[in-house]
Amino acid sequence: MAGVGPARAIESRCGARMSNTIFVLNGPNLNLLGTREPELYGRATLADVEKLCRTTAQRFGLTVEFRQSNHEGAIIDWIQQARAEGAAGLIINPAGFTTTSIAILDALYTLEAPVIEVHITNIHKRESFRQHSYVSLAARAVIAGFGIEGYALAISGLASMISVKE
Ligand code: CA2
Repeated sequence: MAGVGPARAIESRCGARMSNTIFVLNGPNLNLLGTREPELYGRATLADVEKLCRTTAQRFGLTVEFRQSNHEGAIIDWIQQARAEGAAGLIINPAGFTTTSIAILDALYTLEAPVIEVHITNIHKRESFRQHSYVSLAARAVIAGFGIEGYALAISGLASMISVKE
């Protein structure tokens, strides 16, 4: 479905109306992006990631709720908010909660909208403890290793999943 304006609801493939908002959630320590370990995570800050997400989403007539927290419960509350508000999709970099949080997984399972998991680094090339993701069980797609560009790829992939064209 082409040309949806930012303030309008959009229709999913099955005809249900949903909001044109996508949630982009970031887990613990990602607030430090660009300030530590640039050799791993690059020099872009989380504010740069937010800007990238907004400009990418705009191309598809989507708006972004961009959030970061170091607290598992806050992330779960936002996932529930995304569900309650009929978000068109949810992109999550669960960071350190990726490998530990059954509670985040359970919250994601309640969403009908597509979930995309993003990692800045290629977690499969790193320590083995980073390579198992609970979140992946609820994700329609996983992007890892593209740096912050992975967020833009996630948004365009999500737009294609929900049939929103540029
Ligand atoms: O590659 C990713 O995006 C990760 O989700 C990042 C997490 C890590 O625990 C995952 O295994 C992979 C770490 C986020 C911490 O972010 C920082 C950024 C800059 C400096 C320090 C931490």
